[in-house]
Amino acid sequence: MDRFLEKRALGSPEGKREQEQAGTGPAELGEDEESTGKRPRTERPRNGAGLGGLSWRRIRSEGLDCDYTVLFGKAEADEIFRELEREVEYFTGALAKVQVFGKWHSVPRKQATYGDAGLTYTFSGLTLSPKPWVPVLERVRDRVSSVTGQTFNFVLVNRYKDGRDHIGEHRDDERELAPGSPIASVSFGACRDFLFRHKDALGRSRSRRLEAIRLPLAHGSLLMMNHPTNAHWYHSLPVRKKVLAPRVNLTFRKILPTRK
Ligand SMILES: O=C(O)CCC(=O)C(=O)O
Repeated sequence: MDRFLEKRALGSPEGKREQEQAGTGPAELGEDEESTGKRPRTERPRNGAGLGGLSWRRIRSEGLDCDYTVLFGKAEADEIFRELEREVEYFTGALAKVQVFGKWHSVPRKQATYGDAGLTYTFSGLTLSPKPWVPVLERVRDRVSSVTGQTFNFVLVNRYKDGRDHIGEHRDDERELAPGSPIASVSFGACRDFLFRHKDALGRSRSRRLEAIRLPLAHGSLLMMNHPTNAHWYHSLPVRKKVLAPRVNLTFRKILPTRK
């Protein structure tokens, strides 16, 4: 699962993947262009309410299947955000750096992993265990499970101190992910644009013109990225220099148990 943290970038040569992490590569997609990407085609449930009594937006395109809702009201989202800021321990030292063509750069955000006992994943060539769950992460995980019926055993936490922190284009296609499982992305703090781009519409050798999809992810929101979205679409959180406030994003995943 090193790719949870060393995402494969466009065109996918290793060097580019590392550039993305360091913010020196294609992460600048849409930088400061609030208009980048089309508003998604959404379908609202007819009665305005769906799973868990929430109002969901269905976001569909070719090979893209996502559902979006505001899961936590403002007061609860504020409380969770404060607790995340107190409780989450982020990687430091070598785990917070990435090597690009032999030169070390800081990852342009902070990261941490939490999960079930006994799981392991690979990061920077090391086999690591996620930290044990803390109550605030269990609370969010359990709420997501209660409204979606999905279970998760791992979470990647990304913290963006302001709009300069970002994540470049990548797919969550790690070998360790349970095949066909969804990824649940829950956001707290500053609202940031999230962009999807179809793999056939990327790079110099792009074969098709497919519009990017831009989704502003609000405080307390949940975005379900369902199969096969990650097989066909790259996603990113581009730089937005006007955003001055921090944001914490939790991506809950189901990863395969470590082979003994
Ligand atoms: O912060 C976000 O919304 C995106 C995080 C992300 O792309 C990931 O965890 O793979």
